[in-house]
Amino acid sequence: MSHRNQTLGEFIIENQSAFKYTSGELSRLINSIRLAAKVVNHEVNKAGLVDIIGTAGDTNIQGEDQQKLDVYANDTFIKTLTKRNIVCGIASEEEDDFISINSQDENHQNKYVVLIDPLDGSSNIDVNVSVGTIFSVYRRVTPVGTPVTIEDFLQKGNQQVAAGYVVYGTSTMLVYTTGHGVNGFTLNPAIGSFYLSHPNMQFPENGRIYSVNEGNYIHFPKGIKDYIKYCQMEEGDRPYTSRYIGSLVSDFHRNMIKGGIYLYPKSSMNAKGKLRLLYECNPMAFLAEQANGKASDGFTRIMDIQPSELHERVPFICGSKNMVEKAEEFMRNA
Ligand code: AHM
Ligand code: MG
Repeated sequence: MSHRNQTLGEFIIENQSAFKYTSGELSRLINSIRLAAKVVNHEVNKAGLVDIIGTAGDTNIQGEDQQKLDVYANDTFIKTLTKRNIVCGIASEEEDDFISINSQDENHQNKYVVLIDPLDGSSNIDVNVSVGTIFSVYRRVTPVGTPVTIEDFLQKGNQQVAAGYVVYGTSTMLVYTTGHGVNGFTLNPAIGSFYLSHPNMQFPENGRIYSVNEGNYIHFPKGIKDYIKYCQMEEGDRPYTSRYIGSLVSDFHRNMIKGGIYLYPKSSMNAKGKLRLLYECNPMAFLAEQANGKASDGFTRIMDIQPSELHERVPFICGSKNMVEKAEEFMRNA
């Protein structure tokens, strides 16, 4: 039973038995992400001090090289998951290829692979706007004890065993699902612990917020243009409110709490949209569905799309169920 004031550590232990395969491996994995998130949070919080403590490429007072924050976040998550011997493979939005862990060691029995966008929305860091980490976990499909292959990563989103995000915002939160609903934990920075602050998060079925980069309007497909016009029309509870941070994690988080829809459609500039199926869309889709929301490419459920490459992009429409269904209706009828 979850209750408020519970720490993330306690919650993980208490809910471990709800997993199908209870070896504790998935719990250790979530714990590692929790740890890396705290380390990255500490660094992200100092971003405004960049003129004082140095920029990327400089050497800091301890003689350490300063890294760009997205590189730092990437290294931190990869090191934490690798050194603690938790997973058999990692793929990151920041890396060209996947990383196989302990592929030489036949006794290496780890079952899970992680896909991660270590610092999404990083162009927002310089202006003190929230950024996030997104992660997605699958059971490998190739035999344990052998090196992972691309097949282990190119799985449909409906095979995910866990997914979540960290939002480094006005407060830092870790929100995740293991397929039993979505729970949100807020970091108490004084103590360094995440506390269960948002149990059983749910998208309201209807919402009044639409989030899309309207600067690209002219390049959008007709169905999306029609849906945007529908959002702006005066009728019933419309016009809706437009809110676009340009940081997927933050836009998603707000829409889940308040009710809303996020759209990153394809356009005449990006034939498949901008967002990555494996690192961004699938984990957000899993969270959305676990929170009674919906995620689609306009026609197809995101989690039913068969990926064909690691860095594949896909149009993304995600949020309150009735809003996503309305947008799909406009796409079908365009
Ligand atoms: P990134 O992975 O390069 O950070 O890009 C992803 C981000 C999302 O967080 C955000 O929703 C989107 O890009 C914003 O894109 P745009 O500036 O084109 O509206
Ligand atoms: Mg990204």
